[in-house]
Amino acid sequence: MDEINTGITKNKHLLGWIAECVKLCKPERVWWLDGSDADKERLTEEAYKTGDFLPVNAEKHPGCHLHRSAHNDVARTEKLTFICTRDEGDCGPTNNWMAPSEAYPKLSSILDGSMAGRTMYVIPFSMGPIDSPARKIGVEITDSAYVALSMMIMTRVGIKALDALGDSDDFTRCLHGKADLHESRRFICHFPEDNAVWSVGSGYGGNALLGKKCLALRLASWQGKKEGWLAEHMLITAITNPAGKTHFVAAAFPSACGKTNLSMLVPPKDFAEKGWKVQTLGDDIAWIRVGEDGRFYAINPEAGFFGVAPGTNEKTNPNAMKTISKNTIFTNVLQRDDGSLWWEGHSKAPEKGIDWKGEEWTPEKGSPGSHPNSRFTAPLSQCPSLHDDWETPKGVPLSAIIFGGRRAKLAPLVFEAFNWQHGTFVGATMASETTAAATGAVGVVRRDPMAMLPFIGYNVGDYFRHWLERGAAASNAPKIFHVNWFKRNADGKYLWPGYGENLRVLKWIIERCDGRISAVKTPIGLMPRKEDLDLRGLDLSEDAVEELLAIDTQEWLAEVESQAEFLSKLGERVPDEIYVERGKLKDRLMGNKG
Ligand code: GTP
Ligand code: SPV
Ligand code: MN
Repeated sequence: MDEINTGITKNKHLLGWIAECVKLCKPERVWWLDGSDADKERLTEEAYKTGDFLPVNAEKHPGCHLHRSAHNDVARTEKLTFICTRDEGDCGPTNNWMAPSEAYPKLSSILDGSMAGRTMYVIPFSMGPIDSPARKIGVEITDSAYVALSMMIMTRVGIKALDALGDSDDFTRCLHGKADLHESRRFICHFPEDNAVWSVGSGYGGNALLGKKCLALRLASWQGKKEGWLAEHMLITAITNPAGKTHFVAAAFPSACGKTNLSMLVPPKDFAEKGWKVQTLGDDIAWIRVGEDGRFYAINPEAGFFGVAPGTNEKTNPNAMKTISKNTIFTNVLQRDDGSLWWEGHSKAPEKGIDWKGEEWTPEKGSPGSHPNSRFTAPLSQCPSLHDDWETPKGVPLSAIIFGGRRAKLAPLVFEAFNWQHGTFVGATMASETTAAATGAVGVVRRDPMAMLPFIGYNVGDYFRHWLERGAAASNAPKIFHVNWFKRNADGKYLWPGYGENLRVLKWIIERCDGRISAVKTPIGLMPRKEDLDLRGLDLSEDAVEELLAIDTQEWLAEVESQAEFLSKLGERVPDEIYVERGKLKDRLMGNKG
């Protein structure tokens, strides 16, 4: 059998596992990724040969490539995602469960011989800076050149990861095969007890780039529970005020609810002139440990962005536009006649083009030109707003954790939790309208605890308990807030301008962290008065501001009932503290003392 870069490791555990996978998948060739530029170039050539990459206008998009995924394979498939623990109780009611004794044979039979005539890429990678004590080493096997090249952007790939591994057995075994891409043979299975992920039948995003949601959230959350840290679906950003003081904050919003955008926020003009600055450290995942000083320290385990294309433009996210101006892989966007790329919300629609399905498209066609979950894959190092400490081994200390979601009604623009326990309850019961980031209905309100519903790798009740314990272990835990950029008026229009203007809300948040501004106690939490928010220069009516900050007691009472219904489905491991907080919220809403 043909081999490329063979001999780059002597690690017996790794060699043994690769041999097993070769025996099962029967590839024609094995290609070990060493992470060098030469290797990347050769792999890119290969991706053009296999059709994984399609050429784009190289003047407008230097170093960029277009990928079109199978039409039935455009988002994470939560229904086909499983946590395979020996005991079903450890998986819990929010995940699909499959016994390992069922999963291994089932997936083996699909993978058997599935790489015949194809190349098996072996990708050693690190999640987290190589020199960080928090980093984890994984090795992904895949038969997709697109996945291999995406991993080279999203993670730290090659010899450096192998060197960090040495001869240790402590690496996540990530086996990915496209097989025939048929949904009836698509399974994304996690084996936390074996530190392994097997994924078959999908070539898309979180289903296939196994370092991301599979390792860095589902398996990492399990490991964090055992080892005393948190793996969260959070952006990390730095906000510096005109006095030069920087606050790091992390924010958990569900998929396609604004993390990438907030992490790259550009301050409104008058804020920028006064000296406000926002810098990016991560846009999707944070690993958080309690430091010796009792603060929470967060690292971003990723090295790239896998961001939503639609809605991204020079106005909404100029930093993203610069980040993706070169060396970027675009997935499922539209291609104009001159070979340049376009998506909904990019600029004026072209008169015609080739849509994400590879078909002729005109605006009259009535269907989107780019898929609503079309994405860009670009290195963090290209982000103009990147913070200098983005790779600092210990991570950055968090002043605040922000939860948020898409809620047309109910949730006000911002509120602050009374304390850690209340904040944990706020996160545990948060809800958001579903988006195109996962297959299924879009726009349906669902509970999404800590924006982690599809990513908690173990029993959700134990996860809430872990949150309570981590907060208790930190003498200086961050303050917890909740935001909603997506409240709508009676006409269905967004009340809040969002994007850069969100800094106005962040300003209140960090002033709260500094103890420099007061808040009003309401039944749901601490809130700014109208005049506490810096809305100068913003074209927003008094009515809109009032609506944004309004709390409708009847709606909230209905919410509390719906929270109870949700919690009742989560089983016995939900900590009493969560029910206590729900009871207190109800009492406060009913006008009792809370
Ligand atoms: P994942 O990568 O799926 O985890 O998504 P994300 O949370 O990073 O979301 P992202 O920042 O990519 O935003 C998703 C969509 O929401 C894009 O179409 C954005 O343009 C839009 N969006 C982001 N921030 C705002 C905002 O403040 N207001 C409004 N109205 N839309 C926003
Ligand atoms: C998400 O869905 O939250 C994403 C994209 O960030 S994916 O990598 O597909 O999970
Ligand atoms: Mn995400």
